[in-house]
Amino acid sequence: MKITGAKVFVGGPGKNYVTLKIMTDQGVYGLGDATLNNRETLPAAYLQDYLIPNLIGRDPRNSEDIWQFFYRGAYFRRGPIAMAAFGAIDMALWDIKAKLADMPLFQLFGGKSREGAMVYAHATGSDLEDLMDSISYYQEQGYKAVRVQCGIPGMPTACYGVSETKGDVKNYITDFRGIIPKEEVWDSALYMRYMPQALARIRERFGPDLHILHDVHHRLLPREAAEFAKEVEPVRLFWLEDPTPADDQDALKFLRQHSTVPIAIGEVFNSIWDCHELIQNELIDYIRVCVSLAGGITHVKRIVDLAAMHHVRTGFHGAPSHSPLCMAAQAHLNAWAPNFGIQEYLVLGTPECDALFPSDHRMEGGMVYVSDAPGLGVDFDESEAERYSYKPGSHPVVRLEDGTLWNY
Ligand code: CS2
Ligand code: MG
Repeated sequence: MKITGAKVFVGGPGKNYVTLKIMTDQGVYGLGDATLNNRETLPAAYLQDYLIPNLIGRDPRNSEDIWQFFYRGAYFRRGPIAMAAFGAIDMALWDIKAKLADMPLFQLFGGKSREGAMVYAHATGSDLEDLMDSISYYQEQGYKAVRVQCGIPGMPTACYGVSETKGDVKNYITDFRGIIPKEEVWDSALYMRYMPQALARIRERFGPDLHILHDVHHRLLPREAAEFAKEVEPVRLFWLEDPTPADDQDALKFLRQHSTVPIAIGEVFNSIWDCHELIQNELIDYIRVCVSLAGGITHVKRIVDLAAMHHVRTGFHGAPSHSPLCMAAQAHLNAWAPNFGIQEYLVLGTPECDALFPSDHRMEGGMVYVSDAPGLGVDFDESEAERYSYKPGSHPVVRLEDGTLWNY
């Protein structure tokens, strides 16, 4: 069996998805996702200029050797662009393999460990009152778990994950359009004074059963993160996410000495080497990598297996920028993983998105039910894709009041 060609599509309804389609001499094709949010043209170029020319003629069933060829053969290894690019190839080859076996992907991993996988939504508000309304909205939709982010009184501009418009409680996604980033100003002291009591008021209002998650989004120093985590312990969070930048994996040791709050880290990681110390030293409770950024299914499955040895559960990243292809691959891993934790679930879910990526994965009552169709269980409509083109965007940039460049 041979790979005969591959195509890359950049664009989509409201997001620049990077979609890869690999064709074979037996007519079976595979789909993969290389979406690197706000840097989408880079994995696309890596695929078109370097990887695809080296794919043609190979046997698509040899996904491990192809992964090793692109990882070791690149000489300069890792990084989000490379790992997103050949992660898409890996995803597509698993799609082909499962279609050849006439099985849904989870069967190749070891079958189902659960019927439904719990998901969480992003409750948001420009102030605490709005946030409470947003939480109620998602509870009415059947969610058992919500991430909660709200505006901080007096914060100059950079509250993470909130809409600037009061009453906009369902979608905080600012328009990342344009390559010049918006600059925002952050004040950690204001956040640390306000957020613990806001979280306590949310717990008091919604009772003990709601799973409450909160994303600090890399904004605190290790000592501040330890102080914050200790103060919010009575809230009994499902997890506290990215409390401090985890480039310094040792920073979490200090936090762990001061608090038992469950910690979730990993959405910015692109390889096992970014997180193996966090996992082996049991410094985190959830690993947040995603299939489209961390080298595809083959590599993420290695991370999941290492995590399972150390009581660390999965909490795959699933932000609005994530393609339905990535979410489908994660739905199969979530159905299989013995150490599944929770899935972030924010695919746009618009009619346009469903038309571009027809799929029978199902989200109902705060749970995702994986498709039983052969392969990934998602298709890609190339005629629909012609409606979209790349639009440059950039994440906001955050500074402290004195101008110091900080973490978005
Ligand atoms: C956030 C992300 O979903 C999350 O947990 O941290 O939405 C993050 O802000 C974006 O993925 C950045 O592109
Ligand atoms: Mg996050």
